[in-house]
Amino acid sequence: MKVYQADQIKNLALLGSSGSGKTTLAETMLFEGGVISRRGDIDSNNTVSDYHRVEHEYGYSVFSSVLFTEYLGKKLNFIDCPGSDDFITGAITSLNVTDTALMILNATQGVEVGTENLFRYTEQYQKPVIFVMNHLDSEKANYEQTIENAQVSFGSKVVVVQYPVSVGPDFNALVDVLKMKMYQWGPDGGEPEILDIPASEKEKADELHNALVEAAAENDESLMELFFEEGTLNEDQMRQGIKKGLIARDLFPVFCVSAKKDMGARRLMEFLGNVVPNVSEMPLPKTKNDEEVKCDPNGPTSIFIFKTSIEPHLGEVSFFKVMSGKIEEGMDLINKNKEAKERIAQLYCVAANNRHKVSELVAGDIGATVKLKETHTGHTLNTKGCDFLFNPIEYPNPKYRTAISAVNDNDDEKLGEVLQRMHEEDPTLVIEYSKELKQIIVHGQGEFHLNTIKWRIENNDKIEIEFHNPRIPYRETITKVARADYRHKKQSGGSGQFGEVHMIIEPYYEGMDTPATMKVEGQEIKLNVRDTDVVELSWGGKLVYNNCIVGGSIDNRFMPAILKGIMERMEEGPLTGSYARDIRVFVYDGKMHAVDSNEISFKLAGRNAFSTAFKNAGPKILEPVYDVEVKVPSDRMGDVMSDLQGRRALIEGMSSEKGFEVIKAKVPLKEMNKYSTSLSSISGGRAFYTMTFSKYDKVPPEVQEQLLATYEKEQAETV
Ligand SMILES: Nc1nc2c(ncn2[C@@H]2O[C@H](COP(=O)(O)OP(=O)(O)OP(=O)(O)O)[C@@H](O)[C@H]2O)c(=O)[nH]1
Ligand SMILES: [Mg+2]
Repeated sequence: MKVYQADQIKNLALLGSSGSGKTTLAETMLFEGGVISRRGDIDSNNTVSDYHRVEHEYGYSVFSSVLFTEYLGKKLNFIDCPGSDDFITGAITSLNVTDTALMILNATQGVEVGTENLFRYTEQYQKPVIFVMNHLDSEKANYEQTIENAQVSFGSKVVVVQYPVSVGPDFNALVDVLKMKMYQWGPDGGEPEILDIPASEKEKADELHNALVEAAAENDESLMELFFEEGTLNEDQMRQGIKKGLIARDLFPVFCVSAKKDMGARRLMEFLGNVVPNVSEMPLPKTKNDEEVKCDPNGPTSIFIFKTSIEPHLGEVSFFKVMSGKIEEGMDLINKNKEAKERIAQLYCVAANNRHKVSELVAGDIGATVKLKETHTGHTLNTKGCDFLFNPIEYPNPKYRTAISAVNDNDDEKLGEVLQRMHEEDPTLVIEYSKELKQIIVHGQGEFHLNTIKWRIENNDKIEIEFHNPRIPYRETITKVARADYRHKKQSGGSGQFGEVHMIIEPYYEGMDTPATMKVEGQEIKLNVRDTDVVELSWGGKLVYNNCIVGGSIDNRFMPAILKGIMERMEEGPLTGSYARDIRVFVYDGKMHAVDSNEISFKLAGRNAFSTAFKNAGPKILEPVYDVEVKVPSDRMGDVMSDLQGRRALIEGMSSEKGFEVIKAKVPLKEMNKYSTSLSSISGGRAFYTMTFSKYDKVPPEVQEQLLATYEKEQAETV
């Protein structure tokens, strides 16, 4: 394969809502570029890009696919991204490494929620956008309506370059107002006949041509002058203006295709090759140290790993972008994140699961290699002496979580390995082994995301698994002072066990005084604090342990054992077995036996005295509460609010921001179960939310009762 230079390479993200035809269009462009010799289709499960079994099962793209095609001396690198919001990893990854987004519009649907969401991402990454209207051959295609939608949603910068002469099953011709030609296809599509614009279309074509000329001129002063002098621009000048408009996001041109019938793909590729900016025409990427890196083929070699996939027979495939210099087969590079050596044994240009060996790739290009040892997604690999380090890609926080377990205990270890591998491929799938909840929790972007994970584990890895509701990390604490004594005494055969502990416990809060006496149950108790142990609990909060023993009623050497007993109960609270927090303990008296007292006895006495005191100290269950921020279009505000109120939310504020209402609320974690699914259905996928941990709060009495009853039942079952 030929070695392409930066100005011959275009890196493109294929974005668009689900079903808009990205994968089909990619297939058609690969076919027309000669990278594949026959065109597969989605319904026959044989496209190059959707080659995973799970994609065939669901009929959707689940993974982003790195693809390339060659056309008229240019190399077009595409990343075909899944349209569903649950697989947003693909779009975010691709916007980080490509220079232009092709936003596919479905002419039967107009602008969809997914289109708007993805467009917002292109705005965030400041990438040029080209709209490609697809499905023009479909019965329900509506070109005018779709254009109108796009101009309402994305503004007057949406400018027509092509329009169909007719839509629906008869669709077979486009008028191109940049070229001022008509493109017409036979029933099999492919190479068009290029014709003069017929008289019947002349007026419309002229009008749209002038609008395009004006839009192109607007982006460059010298073009503007020319336009005023000559009244028009030639084709080259228009290209120049369109390129500038694209880069500045001041012009979003609209192209037309039928991906399925292979109509319009060639002309689109020609434009991509000739007009779309190449990497060196875009703002320079920066390293972690804010150093700009030029896309220079003669610079030091540096590559950025943006994606990893695990392929049968091949193992780990690492996808990279050449940020600087050239990469050659057999090169030794240094992983800057790990300071480890890696050998690039093989180099490929990839069209999903079709790999084409190459000997060299230069700055600006995208490629893949295999069998790197220590390298993961987000790492930078450099030639010796080069210190570039690029920031890893930032992904959105998880929105949906579930607990997962293997049906058969023997599969636990294998399940762990599979989940680890899946996380490697998909950084938005986060695996948490919760010691506290005694569950494996998988966090993802939505219910659909996690359902595809389940399908893959069961069908590809043959492990039967179950999803459960994740347990809630409750906490326990007390609300008033209480006192308890406990004597542990055992006489069996030889030496016995003896330990007696008297203690007072009370709620702890930051900055409280240490009293000299305390009144409990009408009795004044003197507290002579000799020693204080402040235990910072790993699960949050504190335990303050005061030794107030006078006159040697308990020997000092037993004090740590009493604390140990208390800590055992702190780890497994007396109410529901959850962690306890924020308690102050005074051990003020007790008894010893000269022969029978030992550590075990005092540990048990401490533990039981604490347990009894705890139950008398107005114990309360605390639940985690999250700060939730929901962005919702105004027309869905009411529904979203009433749903939140049903979730025990405390609304803290409302404001407006860029066409959205923003609701801020505090909501208990327990009530956020499956929120992403409900919010999506209430808002038709048009609302977004984030949640971050805020604090622990007491649960309402009815919730406490219900939790106590559940725990009691569980305990009874395990006895
Ligand atoms: N009639 C018609 N059908 C099309 C066209 N393009 C795609 N389709 C069909 O639309 C469906 C969805 O196409 P895909 O290519 O999978 O769409 P996608 O955008 O990749 O979808 P996701 O991967 O789920 O985001 C498939 O059944 C295609 O055969 C087109 O131009 N005309
Ligand atoms: Mg797809």
